[in-house]
Amino acid sequence: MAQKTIDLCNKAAELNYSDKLRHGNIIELPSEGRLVVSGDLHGHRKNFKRIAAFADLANNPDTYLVFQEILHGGKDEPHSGCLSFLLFFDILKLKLKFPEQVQLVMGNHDTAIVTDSDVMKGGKEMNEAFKYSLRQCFEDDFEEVNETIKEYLLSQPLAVKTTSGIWVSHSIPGDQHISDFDHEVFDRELFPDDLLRGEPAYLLTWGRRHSQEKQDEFAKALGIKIFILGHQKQDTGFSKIGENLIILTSEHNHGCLMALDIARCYTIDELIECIVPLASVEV
Ligand SMILES: [Mn+2]
Repeated sequence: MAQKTIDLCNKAAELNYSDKLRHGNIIELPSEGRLVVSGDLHGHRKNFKRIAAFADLANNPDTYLVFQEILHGGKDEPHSGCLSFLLFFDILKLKLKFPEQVQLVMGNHDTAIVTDSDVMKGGKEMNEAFKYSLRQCFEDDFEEVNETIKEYLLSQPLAVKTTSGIWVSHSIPGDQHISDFDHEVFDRELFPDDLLRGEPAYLLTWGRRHSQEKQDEFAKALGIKIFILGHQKQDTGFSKIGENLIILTSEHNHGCLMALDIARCYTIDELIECIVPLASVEV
């Protein structure tokens, strides 16, 4: 099992680096097709099945499906462990099958795994829980599998954007880090140090509670119109924040996805209409 998992992560990382849609660390989608965006999954297998069924990639070759924050969390956590890597491996298998159609953007929990840092979720420190279960599963091969997962996570793009001005990333920097954010991180090779606290990939994935003024400033700097993010928990599945930001979540029974026509220009209220409750998707 270990070698298969190592090969899976390595192949998926190679696909990330060689993706022809990738420019620097941003996936620039073609000007036509359908974009399906998932919020944080955190090991929620049932919602993954609903998202995959909704996207139906095999029958919709022009559909692009974005995942984020798959790792940490989930129901099956014996002995204080965390088995979310099992879902993560299944999503990587889907990526191998549909390399350009399936995109995983970097989340803050990914940065915690790469930098081996503490990260709390629901009162539980997830990095140790994750390593505990990974060690239980892979025993003597734990170190090698863990390193390969980290290499994969580092290979991920930071964002996906459309020509119509929609930007999908896990979060955006907090208000105090917007003006001096190092935009070069989108264009150059990423290193593990970029994911450390205070560094650009960290700031991009950990930011919370944004003001309209700073959302506007960051949108202008990126040349985009509307942000679609995950990261911040939403009990109802989504929130509209100000005039140009939507947060989605897919990690509980009220989770949602968003499905939109890449060629069309949307207002934020029209995008809200594109949100689909996952409970409504038949699997
Ligand atoms: Mn997050």
